[in-house]
This record gives sequence, C-alpha cells and structure tokens, in this order.
Amino acid sequence: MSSDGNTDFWTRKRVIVTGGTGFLGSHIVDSLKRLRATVLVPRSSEYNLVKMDDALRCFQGFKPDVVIHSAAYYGGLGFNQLYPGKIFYENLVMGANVMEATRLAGAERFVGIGTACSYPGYLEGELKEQDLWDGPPHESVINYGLTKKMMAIQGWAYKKQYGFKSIHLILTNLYGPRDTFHIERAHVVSALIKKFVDAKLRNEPEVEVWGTGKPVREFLYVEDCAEAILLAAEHYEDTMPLNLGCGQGTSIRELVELVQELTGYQGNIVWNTSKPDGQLKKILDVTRMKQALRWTPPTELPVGLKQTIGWYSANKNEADLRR
Ligand code: GFB
Repeated sequence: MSSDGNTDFWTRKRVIVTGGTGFLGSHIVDSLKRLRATVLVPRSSEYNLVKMDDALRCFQGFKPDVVIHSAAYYGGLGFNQLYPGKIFYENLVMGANVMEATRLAGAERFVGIGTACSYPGYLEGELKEQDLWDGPPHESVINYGLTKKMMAIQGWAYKKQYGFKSIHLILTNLYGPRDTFHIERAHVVSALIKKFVDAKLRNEPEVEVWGTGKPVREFLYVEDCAEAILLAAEHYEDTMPLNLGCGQGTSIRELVELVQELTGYQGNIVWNTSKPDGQLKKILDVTRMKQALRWTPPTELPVGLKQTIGWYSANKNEADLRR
C-alpha cells in the first residue's frame, strides 16, 4: 500500500486517459504516473475521438488495461448557452466511440466521467444515485447532462450483452489549478478568481458577478477528485453510478465573498441579475462514495481556493489564453 492509500493495482497498468492534457485529465495523469502506471494521452491533433476510426487506431495500437474517459467538450453556464449543439454532438459521439473502442481493444475496465448536470433539474434535496433517472436535467444544461447519462446506459447494456466492465462516476463542480480561466468558458470559481485578481491588478472600482447569488453549489478540489477517480476505478464495480463530491453546499454569494477576501480585492461587487442563475441547488449525496471508497475529500474550500488563486496568479498569461 502506498502512502496515499492506493495499493499496487496501478503499477505497470496500461492506461489511456482521454482529455489527459485538460484540467481534470492532467491531474489524473499526474496521479497515475506517481503510481507507476504506463499512461497514454491521445492528442487531438493525432486522434479525433469523435471519429470512430481514430478511436480504434489509438486504442487497438496501445492495448490499454484501463480507459479513463475524462475528455469532454464543456464549460460553465455561459458556454452552455453559446454552444449547445456542439456540446451535445461531441460528447455523445465521443462517449459512444470511446467505450466501443475500449471494448474492441479488449481492455479490462472503462471509467466514465459523468456530471451532476445529469440529475433531474427539479430535485431540491441532495442528489442520490437512485434519483438519477427520475426526470429531465435542468434546461440550462440538458444538452450536456443527457449525453453523459447515455454513457451509463451504454455501460449497462455492454455489461448485459458482452460482460463488459465499466463504472460511471458523477462529478460535482470542480475547481483548482489548470482550470479554464478564459472568461467565455470558465465555471464560477475560475471566473471569480480571474475577475477579482485582474480587478485588483488594474485597480478597478467594481467587479461584475452573475445572477442573484442565491444558487447553491458544491465544489470539489481537482486533485481530490483525481484521487477519488483512481480509488473508484480500483475498488468500485457496480453498474449503479457513483457520486463523487464533498457533500457540502456553498451559496454563490458566500463563494463571491470568500474569493474577494482571499484575493484581497477592496472594490465593489455588482450583481448582474440579467445573467442566469441556472439550477438553484446542486449538491451530491456522497454517502455511497464514503462507504465504497472509505474516503472523504481532504481539501477544505478556503485551502483549495488559496492554492488555485496562487496558481492563477503565477500562470496568468498562459491561463488567460487557454480555452
Ligand atoms: O459554474 P457555473 O458556470 O455552472 O455557474 P453551473 C454556477 C453559478 O455561479 C450560477 C453563478 O448560478 C452562475 O450564475 N455565477 C456568478 C457565475 N458569477 C459567475 C461568473 O462570473 N461566471 C460563471 N460561469 N458563473 C455547470 C455546467 O453548471 O455544472 C457544467 O455548466 C458542469 O458544464 C457543472 O457540468 C457540473 O454549476 O450552473
């Protein structure tokens, strides 16, 4: 057993991480390398996974033991409103191709990365895995949420017909170093960090934030999430999807105040209520996660925010350009 609780399950395993140069994927790759796995990250210039031929060429060439499908074409609420069609098509087709290519390449397991946006939009309590199929996702993210949910169905169908082993992990809102800070694509945490850090640097009198501040979200630090994904890949085998989160809600108003305090910005905050709030509450019930993985995320929100602000400030030029 290594110091981070993993066994030697990953040592010398051949692992494909789709999206392995992206935000979440790059942290998964770092963790896998520490655990001495042999990792392939398909580069989009070489393999376009929306095309089945490319997916097959990549997967049959490398012959993975495990595939972690963390690639996704997605962004925050604003991005979903700008590109709903492309988000739908790319995620749906890529998910179907990657799982089929995994099966044809004879890999022993597939790890699908899903999203809390797949849950029914009307639910108000904490989101439990057994409620996943009880209704349509919130209108602001339905085009994204349903595509990810289809991977869970594909895994179920493949198990039934082929005995294929896959798991479907439902992730809450992530944040952390290497997030997307480009304002068109950013989720709320990276958007706020960028806005406050930039406003402080430029001595701007006010920062605009979106909506009413009332929505509640749950935020999971990306390094914790990568750790949970690898634990689940090793220890979780059920076809029932598994939530990964911290189980604690933070209102957008609280988050704004926290980021303002941690960045030391002294100006005013303007709430632009013409911008959408999205779903009012999105918090995962993580009871099953704690039982199955014997794990809780170690990073508290203020600590993770400090790390992310530090990373953004140190890598601002590069981070601002990355879409
Ligand atoms: O993180 P976010 O863009 O997406 O927005 P979702 C969360 C909340 O933050 C919304 C508010 O209520 C926004 O109105 N907010 C306040 C801001 N200021 C800002 C700002 O400057 N930028 C942004 N982006 N929001 C996501 C999906 O929905 O859920 C993702 O869009 C993903 O694709 C994730 O799947 C789980 O939390 O509403």
